[in-house]
Amino acid sequence: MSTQRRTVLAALVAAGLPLHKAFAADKIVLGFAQVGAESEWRAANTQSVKDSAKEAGIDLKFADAQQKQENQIKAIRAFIAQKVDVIAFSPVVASGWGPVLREAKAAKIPVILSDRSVDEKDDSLWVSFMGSDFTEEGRRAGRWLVEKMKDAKGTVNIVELQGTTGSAPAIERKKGFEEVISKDPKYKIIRSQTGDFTRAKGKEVMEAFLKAEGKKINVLYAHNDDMAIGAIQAIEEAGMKPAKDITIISIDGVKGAFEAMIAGKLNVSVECSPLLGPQLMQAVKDLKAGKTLPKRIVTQEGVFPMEVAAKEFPNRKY
Ligand code: GZL
Repeated sequence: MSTQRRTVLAALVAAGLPLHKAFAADKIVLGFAQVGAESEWRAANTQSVKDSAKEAGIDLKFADAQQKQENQIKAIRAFIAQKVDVIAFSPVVASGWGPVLREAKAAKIPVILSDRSVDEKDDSLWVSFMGSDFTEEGRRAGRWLVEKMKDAKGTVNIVELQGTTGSAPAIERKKGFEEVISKDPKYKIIRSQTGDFTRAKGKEVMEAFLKAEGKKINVLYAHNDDMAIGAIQAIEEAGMKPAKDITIISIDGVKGAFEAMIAGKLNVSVECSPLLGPQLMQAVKDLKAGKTLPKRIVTQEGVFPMEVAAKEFPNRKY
């Protein structure tokens, strides 16, 4: 325990506060506004934040916005009213955050962006953004496909299940993937639609793609594993073999994706780690200790093709 913390506690007890209340009064309070519970990735991210807060002795105020921006904004305003020490959130979409971020700044409450970024020009509105490089994840997906299809003759027809419309991962994973495949005209994205990062919507949209394009489809590029897993069901119900008749590329690297790869139904998953909790809590503590945080903290990640899935599976933490 730091001398500063000991001094504060002693002063609180001397002022008549019972010791357990003195400890509670001195705890760092973090307000976290989560996107929702739309995917395996999100569930693992929530668990990481909650477990790490407990581990770090940080008082976590947690709000689940059910994938609605207005709910996240409401939660952030409530954190401001509660005068929490730090606010962190994963913006469900990239735009529309200026007003509430300015309110947090006016209240002198530092904000950390976790997982997803915002398209606000004024970057004084947050102290740090920690999470993956989604554009690079899209490039990794594209590079894997180009390597796999390098000897393919004729056109390679791709259907794309996009993430939540307007979200940073959806925008940037699309951009990175297209940056790579656009170098060779044989790659054509013939259908592209949002599956909102969920299994149910991924299946529904893939059913529509199959109805419209059927056996013309050579490749599915899904912005997350949950949509890919939903699409695999649709492909099988259409009497086709996932990962054989249609090459499937997805992103996240969740357990469900490894199970699908081990079953021979998914070709590759590009890792996007949800285990941001420990990094976030360390950043919160550093902030409260008066340290300056790096403006951008990038998560280190890999690419897992089906050939390594069985060997890697026991090492997976989410
Ligand atoms: C990416 C994260 C995305 C995941 C999805 O960091 O924001 O949201 O890829 C999740 O599975 O729903």
